[in-house]
Amino acid sequence: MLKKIHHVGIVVRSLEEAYRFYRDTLGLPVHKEATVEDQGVRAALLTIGNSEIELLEPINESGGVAKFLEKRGEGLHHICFETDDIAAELEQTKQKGIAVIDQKPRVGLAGMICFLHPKANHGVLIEYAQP
Ligand code: CMX
Repeated sequence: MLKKIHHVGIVVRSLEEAYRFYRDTLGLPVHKEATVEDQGVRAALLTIGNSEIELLEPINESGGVAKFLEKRGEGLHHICFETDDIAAELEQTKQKGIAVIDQKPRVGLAGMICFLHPKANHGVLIEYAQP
């Protein structure tokens, strides 16, 4: 069962520049930062109460996040729902005929994660995460 919004993903040109607002102005602590090579991003998680903000900076020109930035500019990129059992959640979603990007959960910044396709979700990119 989906429990809550785990994080909201925001695409930015530069993590360092974005920190000036999200970390320094809003005061949200950065609790994790890592490069996810196969996704073409440097990403950071900032704590806000029981939820998180994920900032995504592209590290190459060919990844999905780089394409998003080029087409749409900086802004909201995805919503991530938390679950206790991501394998079951993904399987049930596939059985309901929803198009997914990841056929199996994989390791991501927020734990085990997977993405559903935005075309199947009224234009919103949705991620599941099992921290
Ligand atoms: N929200 C809504 N729509 C989106 C979107 C987003 N974040 N990203 C892309 N789209 C739309 C595009 O506008 C495009 O629509 P049109 O066909 O109408 O033009 C369509 O989806 C295809 O987009 P594209 O630019 O051609 O890009 P790709 O098909 O190469 O990839 C996507 C799109 C969503 C499959 C890819 O970006 C992806 O796999 N994303 C999920 C992975 C990800 O975001 N990883 C970063 C997080 C790192 C982590 O936590 O591990």
